[in-house]
Amino acid sequence: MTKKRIAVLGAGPSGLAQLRAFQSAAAQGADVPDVVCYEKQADWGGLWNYTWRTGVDQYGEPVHGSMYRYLWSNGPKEGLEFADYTFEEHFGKQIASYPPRAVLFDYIEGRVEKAGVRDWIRFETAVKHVEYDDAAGLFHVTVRDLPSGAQTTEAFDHVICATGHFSTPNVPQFDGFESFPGRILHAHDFRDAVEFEGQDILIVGTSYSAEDIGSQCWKYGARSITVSHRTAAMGYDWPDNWAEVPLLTGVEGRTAHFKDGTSRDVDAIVLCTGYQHHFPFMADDLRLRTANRLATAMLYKGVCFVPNPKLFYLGMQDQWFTFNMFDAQAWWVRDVIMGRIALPDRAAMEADVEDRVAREDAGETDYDAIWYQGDYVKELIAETDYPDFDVEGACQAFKEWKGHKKQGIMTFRDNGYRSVMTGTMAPKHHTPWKDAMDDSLEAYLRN
Ligand code: FAD
Ligand code: NA7
Repeated sequence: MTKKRIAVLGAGPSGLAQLRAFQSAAAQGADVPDVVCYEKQADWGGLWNYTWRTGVDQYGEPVHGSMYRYLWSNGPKEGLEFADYTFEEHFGKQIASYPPRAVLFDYIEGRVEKAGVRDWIRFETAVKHVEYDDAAGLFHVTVRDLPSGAQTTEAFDHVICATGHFSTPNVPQFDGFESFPGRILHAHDFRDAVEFEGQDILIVGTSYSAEDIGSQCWKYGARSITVSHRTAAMGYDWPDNWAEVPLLTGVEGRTAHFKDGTSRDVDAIVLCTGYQHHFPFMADDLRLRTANRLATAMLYKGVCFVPNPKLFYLGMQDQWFTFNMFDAQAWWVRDVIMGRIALPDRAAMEADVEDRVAREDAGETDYDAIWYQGDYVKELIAETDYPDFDVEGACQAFKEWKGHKKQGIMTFRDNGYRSVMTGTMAPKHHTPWKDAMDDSLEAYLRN
């Protein structure tokens, strides 16, 4: 019998989790399918692979990166630690709880280097079209080798889409933008807070990007930060030069007007208005259509595409848990593909999706949402051989994190938490976050 062929689209944390899942089965002697991973960037790591570029890259492809300089983890690392590759194994010691991007990139890379899966990936290869051939029971995946421009199509038994969903910006329009004299940009194109030193910045949106980009600008010397909300203010105890105002109604010159009739002069506007799930390469009948929420539409067990269950999507949920949730998903998908887990009929899969939506909707607080996603991680792990870990402990770390943010939005990153994998307490970082201007790996590890 010929081996199944699997296409993994994207080599970010989710796609790499999938490669590691198959490699770990192979290491235990299983006969695993042939896996080909297509990655349009020149390196792995997804969003954690920093790029200075914005707009399109050297090949005319939309730039994937949404991360910026000086980005530190916005949640404790104890919530995302891999169960099969701890921070202590990677760094040879326990490290502080809110690593900068370069440190997390190094950690992600360490696991897959150890697994030896780099040659499963075709870098600088963009997925252009995926369609399903009913008669053959196969997917046809068309890709472009970016340096040469050569386009080829290959057939696969399964496709696992792990191309992320924080790269195609949601960009609203407000009156007067066309004549605003300063910079207007979306968070996706934000790269360096130093650019805004001495400026009055307006941010639209109130979620992670708004909070963190505002905080970066504050840390690196913006004169004032004004955050405009559509639904509700974030409500933290902000520094004196930080204000929260109702929704922007429009700008006249450099004066921004808000719904309550107030106005302010600003130098630049950063739209932290979220992202779209965007899969332009998917044939219509294979395209995931969902809001950014914990219970994604169309996905049985949060990963298996109900209209065609040979197709899987990883990491498409809004995220409290990240790396270890992607692992839980990847191990589960691997086991479906390898015939270790059976899928139910379509009606049961649809009922599963509805049930997940209803249970998410029944939650009222952020704590409900954290435990909802924790339960999801537990549910998947229980069905595979992914190393069991203290998910409850990770939920508690998220709860403490939220408490620390309430206590001090500019000091929460100075706290440490206990690893749920090794039981070790994170050391306190050597420098408070607000004073730590050097975000390099070398500086962070100098503990
Ligand atoms: P991505 O990291 O987006 O990777 C997808 C990969 O697919 C990329 O490598 C991309 O190049 C590739 N790809 C896309 N389209 C194609 C194509 N057509 N052909 C071939 N390849 C393609 N999470 C945390 O845990 N902690 C944080 O502090 C944190 N901070 C964040 C800050 C920002 C600004 C953003 C945007 C996200 C942050 N996240 C954070 C969440 C982040 O989504 C996850 O950590 C993680 O990167 C998601 O992994 P992924 O593999 O699903 O997607
Ligand atoms: P999110 O979490 O999807 O949040 C989007 C925010 O944008 C949210 O506050 C929305 O307000 C706001 N929004 C969306 N559309 C509009 C319009 N038209 N007008 C005003 N406000 C709007 O995206 P983020 O970028 O913050 O976070 C994504 C990831 O990046 C996350 O995982 C982080 O780790 C980093 P609402 O509350 O809906 O009124």
